[in-house]
Amino acid sequence: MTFDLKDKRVWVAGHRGMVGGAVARRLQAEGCEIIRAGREVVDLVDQSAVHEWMAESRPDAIVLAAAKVGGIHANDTRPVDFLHDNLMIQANIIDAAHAFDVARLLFLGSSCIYPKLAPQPISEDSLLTGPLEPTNEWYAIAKIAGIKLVQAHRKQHGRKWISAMPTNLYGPGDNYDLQSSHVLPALLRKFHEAKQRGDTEVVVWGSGRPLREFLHCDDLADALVFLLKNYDDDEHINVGSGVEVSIRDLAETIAEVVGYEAKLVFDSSKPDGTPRKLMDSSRLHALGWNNVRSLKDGIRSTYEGVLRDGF
Ligand code: GFB
Repeated sequence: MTFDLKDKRVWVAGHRGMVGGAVARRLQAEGCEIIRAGREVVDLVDQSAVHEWMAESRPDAIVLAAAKVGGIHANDTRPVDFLHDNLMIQANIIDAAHAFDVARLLFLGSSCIYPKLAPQPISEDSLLTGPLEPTNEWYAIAKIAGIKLVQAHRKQHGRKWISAMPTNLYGPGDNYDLQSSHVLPALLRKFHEAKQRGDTEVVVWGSGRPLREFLHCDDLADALVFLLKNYDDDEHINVGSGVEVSIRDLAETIAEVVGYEAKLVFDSSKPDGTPRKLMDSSRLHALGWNNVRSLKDGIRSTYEGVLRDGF
């Protein structure tokens, strides 16, 4: 199938977030009308507000990038926010998309939907084959419900809606708050501030041994636009980079990019989370999408942005 985005009205739900921002930037090349609505325009947790807003704006397509997101500590300590708010946001948008007959909808999940000890690299069919990682099961359950709701609409109403599962992301517009951020922006900030202060040590949470795969948000956005135009299948699809590193190696790469040597101090009071989550993105590659920058180049350009605009 091909969906021509030209002259379509495309709502990027969550355009102020890192992923939504990247998708809105990428869509500019498609000749479509990009619709944005901040929280002051529509509160996505409010069902009637979403319904009313959709009745007025009538998009042809939706990229559902609005979500409550955060790193391991935020997920582990604010389970209600991650479960309840995400369930509400996605159900409200999907429900209104059905009411107003939206032709295309792309729902975004996360690699944490897969079992904690899924065989690596993780293929799409690992979903619901084992227990989840406890630090993020709340977020994962919400995202799994979103995938199933999209599938349910396909099955019951014949909707051409799809779901994509990105791996761990980073890039411009990331959250740099040290309590709620993900590891990559946290370590970028920690090294930058250590350099400014002349600290001899940088604290890294956990053991440094977990492995993570990282994808730049602009690479993700490119893949999502590709999927919006070309993918129409019941099954969700993984979007990874194949670029996997240990947290210790990530810290060393960031130290190099920032240009500051410091002793790494591992804080074992913080959780490691999933030992490894490398996605199998072979289905996406087989469709013809392949465009991934190196991790070091991605971190370098992200850091340049931080030096220019601040955290
Ligand atoms: O990026 P992160 O918070 O999320 O943590 P997850 C990845 C790993 O980096 C963990 C370690 O082993 C952390 O303990 N780490 C080391 C740090 N230093 C730091 C630090 O300063 N800050 C942070 N945040 N981590 C999230 C899920 O899991 O990933 C979400 O909680 C979502 O649900 C997201 O799926 C993509 O990869 O562990």
